[in-house]
Amino acid sequence: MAGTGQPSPWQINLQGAASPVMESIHSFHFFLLVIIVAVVLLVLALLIVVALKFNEKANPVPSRTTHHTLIEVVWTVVPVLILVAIAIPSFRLLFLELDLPKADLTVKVTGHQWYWSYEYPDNGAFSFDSLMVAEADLKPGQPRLLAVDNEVVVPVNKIVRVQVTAADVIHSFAMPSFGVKIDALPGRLNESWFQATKEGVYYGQCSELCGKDHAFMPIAIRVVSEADFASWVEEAKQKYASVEAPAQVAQAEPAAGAVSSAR
Ligand SMILES: [Cu+2]
Repeated sequence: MAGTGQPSPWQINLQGAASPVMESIHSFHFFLLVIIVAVVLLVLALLIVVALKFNEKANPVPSRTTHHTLIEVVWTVVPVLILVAIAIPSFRLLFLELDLPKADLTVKVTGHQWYWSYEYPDNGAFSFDSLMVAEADLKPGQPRLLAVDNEVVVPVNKIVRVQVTAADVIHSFAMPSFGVKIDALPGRLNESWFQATKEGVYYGQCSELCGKDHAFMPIAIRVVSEADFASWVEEAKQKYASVEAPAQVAQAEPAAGAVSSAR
């Protein structure tokens, strides 16, 4: 019913899971679905009974009962128990998402109007921008509105800490198959994590309305083996070397006699 890594036509479920967090989100989602269906069926059954048994023809002389202690206790206690049954796995899932395990590597994500930039502080501190591939430039197999020029590459089965911020307005870093969605706020560093369990390319999108090109700043994460990741890091260090070096402002010698007010 749903693909993994990107949306599929006629999809009716969440995207497939490729991380432990997303697997837990799937099972919580299914658990809630079971409860909702049971509640809806019970209410529907009660409505049908009332409509058939207590309509004017079937029951011409209505009862004058206004209180029934047992029923009142039951209809208070049962919903409370249902909510407690939902709250326990819900809080467990929240802790799983927000309590960061010890990370194997960190990727720092910065949202811009309208693209993402990524930094690898643990792997040589290179950084790069990632922009959407225009429709005319798509290569075969690249999904429209989701493919990017420079993909994020991470090793499979490693715990990746994602630090998220923004340079201008609020964006949101979202990767459905990993169960990650976290706001990118200017001046604030948010943290999340994922552990990709299957190799492949996974797509996400900015999920906070951030301006006119909000729909055109996708996220693409390529999950590869550890060896492939190591060789990509070496390549990336070369490729993004020019970006890595901070811009040097030319320091001209002040002309003789000139008073320098700049510090
Ligand atoms: Cu955005």
